[in-house]
Amino acid sequence: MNSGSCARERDQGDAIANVRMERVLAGLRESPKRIEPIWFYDPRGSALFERICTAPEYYLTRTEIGITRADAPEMAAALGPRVVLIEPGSGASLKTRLLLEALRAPRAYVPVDISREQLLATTRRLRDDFPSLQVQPVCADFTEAFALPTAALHGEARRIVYFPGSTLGNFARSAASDLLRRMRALAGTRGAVLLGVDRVKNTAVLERAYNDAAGLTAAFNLNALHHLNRELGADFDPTAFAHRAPWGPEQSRIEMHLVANRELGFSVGDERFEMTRGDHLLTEYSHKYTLRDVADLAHSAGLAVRRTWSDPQDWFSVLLLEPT
Ligand code: AVJ
Repeated sequence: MNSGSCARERDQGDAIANVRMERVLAGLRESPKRIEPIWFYDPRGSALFERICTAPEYYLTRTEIGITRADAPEMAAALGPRVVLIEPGSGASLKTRLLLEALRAPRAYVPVDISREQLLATTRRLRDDFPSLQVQPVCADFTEAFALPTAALHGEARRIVYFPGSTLGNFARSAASDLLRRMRALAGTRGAVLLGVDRVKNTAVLERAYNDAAGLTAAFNLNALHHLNRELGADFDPTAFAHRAPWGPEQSRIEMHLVANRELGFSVGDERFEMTRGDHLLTEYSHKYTLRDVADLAHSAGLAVRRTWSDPQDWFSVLLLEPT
């Protein structure tokens, strides 16, 4: 497995730790202060996310699984036989299983994930369940450049970048466009991107999905602070922050905030930060799209929408994008 934050070799590890620290400090110097969503995902955060995915309010996963179940045969036909499937941010790879079952003789599956534990567990399970499939995990932060295993690159196999879960929604427009452009490059001229996106819908439905009654999303949001405390030696007091996730109609996104419920200070590295009561840390964007938005975004990255699969309510869509 290559690089990313998963490298354990000491020198390289130190260099990566410095880069991570610098990125966190840069975010905290902004106004509002920003913490990147990757900080949700340590083993506890990944487990919380999996529980969010089955929470009654969080319709996204269930809806996308429904689309994939119903339309995997059509998706598989559109993708063609003997593909290499590459999945940035693979997590538990649940939807991927449905796709893999429908695909005709897939050549290889390349899960890419920042969480080493998650990646190894998923790889093990997939190898057990799909004995004839080559699984070639890459431990990396997919928001940065990463190398594909050579076996996935050589040969004539068509490369499909699978990016479900509306993870694209975590990126602001220009970053989302850059990311799609890199996926297009990974897929190559004959390849394709299979993209899952959450659609614009009733505000109450959207806000409920990010403010579940069991408090799972709140715990997930606050977990970023626990993770920073542990990994970077920060000294956040998580009890001084409250979870908030309002819908922003202008930008068409849910914004996850951690609001200071009193005046407070915290240190990260050698730097000290202050917040007054009511100030917030911005931890995540979750953009919601119209089909028109997705088509424009794809176009800006040199991709065109070839197929669209949606649920009966048009709450979520899976799109096949190919280089223009
Ligand atoms: C994994 C990015 C799709 O934005 O809905 C879930 C993450 N954040 N609840 C999303 C998340 C809060 C999720 N994605």
